[in-house]
Amino acid sequence: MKDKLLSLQQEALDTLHQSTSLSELNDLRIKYLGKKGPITEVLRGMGSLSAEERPIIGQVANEVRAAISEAIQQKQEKLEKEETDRKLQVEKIDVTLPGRPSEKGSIHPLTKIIQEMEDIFLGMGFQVAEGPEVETDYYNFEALNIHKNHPARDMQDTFYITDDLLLRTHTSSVQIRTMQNMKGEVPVKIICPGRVYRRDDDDATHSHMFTQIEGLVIDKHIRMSDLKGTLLQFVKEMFGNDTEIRLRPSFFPFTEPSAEVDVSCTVCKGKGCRVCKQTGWIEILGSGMVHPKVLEMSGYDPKEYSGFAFGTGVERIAMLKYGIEDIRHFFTNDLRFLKQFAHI
Ligand code: 2NM
Repeated sequence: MKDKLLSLQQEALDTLHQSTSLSELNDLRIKYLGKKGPITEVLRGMGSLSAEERPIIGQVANEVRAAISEAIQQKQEKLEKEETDRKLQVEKIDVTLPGRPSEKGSIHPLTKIIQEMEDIFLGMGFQVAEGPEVETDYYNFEALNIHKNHPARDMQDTFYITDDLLLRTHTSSVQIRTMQNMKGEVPVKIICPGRVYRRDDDDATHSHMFTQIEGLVIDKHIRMSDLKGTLLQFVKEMFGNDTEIRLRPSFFPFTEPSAEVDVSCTVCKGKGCRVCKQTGWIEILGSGMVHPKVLEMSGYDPKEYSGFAFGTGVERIAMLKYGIEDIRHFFTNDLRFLKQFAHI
């Protein structure tokens, strides 16, 4: 019995010596030390041994088991270390190499203009108001004195979702919502930036989606000269202190009187060039005194209060300021276009 155990030990150690992988080692462990292995079998058969033999064989069996187990453990550590050394050799990396710089994004030119305009108007005491792009007929048309058979309501010009729901065609709807939320309080002094939608065929100067900023001031004794002074201050901050404005009579259903506002050409300073078509002036804003009906519908008594409003296209201002010749560039997100504004 003892000899058998010792030869088992010898056999196990020999095989162990020749094994070269962790999986072979594992097979070996199961074969010699496992539940169905020869040593377990010897220990299980101890009952049939004599009282003198039992402790001797028991001790030898335990010693053999310990010796094999210890040898396997050592071999395992050796193989694992070899594996680690091999990996360290093969997967060597140079931690002193410079990193790859990650690409930095930049502010979209439209966002930049909105931020600049917000800064200018915040400086004059305005607040920024925002509202939904999906509007009801009431906020987009009715409350702005745009009556039922006005051409702007035509299916041809407006994206309708249902009979009553549509994509807003201007941000004036936000101004109506603000007036109604203010419940007759003054002053109302807001600008409303946001996307608006019109059914247009896209070309170099038209886009079915564009960005507007509209302004509204309501208080006692607000006059046309307040409108003129506010817009002059705005264009001087936006385009330079030497910029002039010119008001021309116009018509909007929601203002009376109404005026188109031109700025002296930002390119030739009024001398006449290709951009201003030799006129020296460029139209950038619509404006006027808020129509009494509009004030009344949104909770302001036109006998007590008056107001001015204006609206402008952000794309048009960005195109003038940065010399962009096609409105579609703003929405195609070509990185070659966008990267040119990384420094602004
Ligand atoms: C424009 C031109 C003129 C305007 C009017 C209003 C409101 F809500 F007070 F009636 N908001 N915006 C307005 C007036 C907008 O954009 C070219």
